[in-house]
Amino acid sequence: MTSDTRFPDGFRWGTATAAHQVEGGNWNNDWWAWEHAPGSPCEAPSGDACDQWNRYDQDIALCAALGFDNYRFSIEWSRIEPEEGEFSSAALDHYRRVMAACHVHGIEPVVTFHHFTTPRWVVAEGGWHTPSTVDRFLRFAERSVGALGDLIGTACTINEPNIVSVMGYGLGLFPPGRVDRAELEAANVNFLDAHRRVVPVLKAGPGDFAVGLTLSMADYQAVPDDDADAVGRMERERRMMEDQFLDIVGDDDFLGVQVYSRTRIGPAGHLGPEAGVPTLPMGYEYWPQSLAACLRRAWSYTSGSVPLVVTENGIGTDDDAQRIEYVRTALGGVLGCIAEGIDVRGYTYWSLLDNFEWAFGYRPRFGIIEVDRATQARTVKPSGQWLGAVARANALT
Ligand code: GCO
Repeated sequence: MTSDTRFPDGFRWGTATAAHQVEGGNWNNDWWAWEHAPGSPCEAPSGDACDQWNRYDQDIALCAALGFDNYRFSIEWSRIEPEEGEFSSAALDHYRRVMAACHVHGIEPVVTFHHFTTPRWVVAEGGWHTPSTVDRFLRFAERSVGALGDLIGTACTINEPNIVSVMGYGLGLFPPGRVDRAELEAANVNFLDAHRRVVPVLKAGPGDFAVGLTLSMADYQAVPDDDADAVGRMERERRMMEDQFLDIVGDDDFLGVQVYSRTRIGPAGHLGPEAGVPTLPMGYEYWPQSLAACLRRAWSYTSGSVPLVVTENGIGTDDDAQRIEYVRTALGGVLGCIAEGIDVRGYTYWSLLDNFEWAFGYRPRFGIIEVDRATQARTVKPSGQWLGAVARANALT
């Protein structure tokens, strides 16, 4: 093995899920309502998901047995605070058991405080385009960290606020299903405010753990790259999607970089997949080299002021060999970034399990573990064995 294939000592290896995508029965949030709304764009309701609410110990044990050292998951606000100001000790105790199971299995719990879902009662009084949602989120975070903080390994504040805003208020594909530029901008302002203000709340503990934002990034390309209109359009979109968030993370412990593909923009707008480039079930291009491109951009944009962690990268595919090739290429890119001096501290594969892929239902399969939808039986895929071996070796074998 050449030294080029080795990751630095202490490089972290994990997999990720989110509460609504795996727990099952999360009927008290805006997504469940959205899945069942008349005319919903959702292909299927989340239903029992992967029943992880009951099967968490098995999933964490599998994550550990494969060779990972951390598991990123989210806590569900609508379970912890099912009505305004009513906090459920039973739900908080459940998450204490989940985190205790992580520690028993030698897995660091990487806990996300908001991953796409918001309680119905919050949305009934506004939602993320309304400033009061920020105060409500801060109160939820304070109560949750008070009950759970001593067990947290790493905390992610808000998962991909840029996606929640653009899908919920720009494209109308996520709840609240609106297409309204002013609300989209208001939601972004509130998410920026929520991240800034929740960091000290989480830092106040109990516990002592790194805190960061997790941002959806894409390899933005202007086509052609010397066309001023294309470049201008691409830069305006990237400012809304990425730069305004990158502007506020410089003092954080890390930035979570989450990347799946590239975005090509011409003078008249989005271009979609390029002829000859394979596409995936979600419609975008197979483009594993996007991860390195985004790590480089995050690093240069923030002037190297914040360490990077890949908190999501992966591929929804029925072809598990294609998954291995995707991750192999993406990880080769990570090694290249590290060789250039970029401080990348870990890689988290999305996802541990085949799970509920939001509006796409259960069709895209991101898991390194297959989940039988009828029996909930888990079966490790070859990609899980392969990536686990990479994690154990801390090297791209
Ligand atoms: C995300 C989403 C995940 C998706 C994944 C695959 O953070 O983008 O958090 O929930 O399932 O990105 O599309």
